[in-house]
Amino acid sequence: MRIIRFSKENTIHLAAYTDDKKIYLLPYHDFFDIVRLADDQETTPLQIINNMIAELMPLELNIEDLDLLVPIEAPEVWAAGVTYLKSKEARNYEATGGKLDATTFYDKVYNAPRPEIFFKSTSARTKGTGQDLYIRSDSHWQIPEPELGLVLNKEGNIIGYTAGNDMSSRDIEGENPLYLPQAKIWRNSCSIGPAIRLAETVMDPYQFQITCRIFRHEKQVFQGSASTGQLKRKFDELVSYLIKDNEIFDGTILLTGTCIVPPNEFTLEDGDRVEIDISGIGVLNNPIKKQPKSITVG
Ligand code: DO4
Ligand code: MG
Repeated sequence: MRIIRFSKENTIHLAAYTDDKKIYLLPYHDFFDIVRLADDQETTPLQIINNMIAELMPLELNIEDLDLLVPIEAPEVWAAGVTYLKSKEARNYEATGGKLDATTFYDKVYNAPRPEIFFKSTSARTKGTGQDLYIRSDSHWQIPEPELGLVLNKEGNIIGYTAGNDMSSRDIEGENPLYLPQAKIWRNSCSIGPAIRLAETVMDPYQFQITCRIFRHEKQVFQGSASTGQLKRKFDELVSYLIKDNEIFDGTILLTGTCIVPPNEFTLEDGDRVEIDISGIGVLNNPIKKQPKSITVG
């Protein structure tokens, strides 16, 4: 069972999307209305949704016909870093001016008890499937980071899973690790979606298959795949550090790190298109654009 949001005739709808591809309108605006209702009734979101849709007819529409939005207006998006070997190797490469097999402080964080957790995005910077993501105007080496996102409630429980793109600037991060916020956060630098898969419908979250495809002039120029089974840490471990002495809010997203990195010579260009496909969740599809001229300063 998945949750989607879409816009039709200037109205935003929340809907359930079943594994047999049926779409049912839900009489709520926000997925967390259902999560809180389930808490109040001491039941689960899946049971609430199943009870609701048992009384309803599905829409006579396919998901491809819908103008999908972010599945949740996440108040904050946080991200974990260097949680996969592939990311550690890529970070070492960019931090050493292009040395293969280099060892740096990224090895330390990969092996330390405390993971790297950083602030990634706010709801205004976080886009949904089909919406443009921007590349920075002051970077020459930029990539998408395809990541599994945990959808959390304010207690830090994992309520669902989504796909996320932690857009990153490799030259800015490689120049100096203190530049990390600038390497990670800018206008339209994050996307999530296309759906939230209810956690209670996932047998094993270490078996998600993640595939990233990049298209240039609609010709595929990169494809890479990996599995959450390759994650160095456990999801609960990452969440426990995020909520340590910290307040989070219903609908917070925690991206869990990238396991796919395009070749070192690759950089995103205006006009590219990125697809992040996660089994059981769907395809998060974003055109890549340069910053609109009217709002670029300097
Ligand atoms: O250390 C920088 C961030 C790494 C990251 O975003 C990732 O591993 O996904
Ligand atoms: Mg990342």
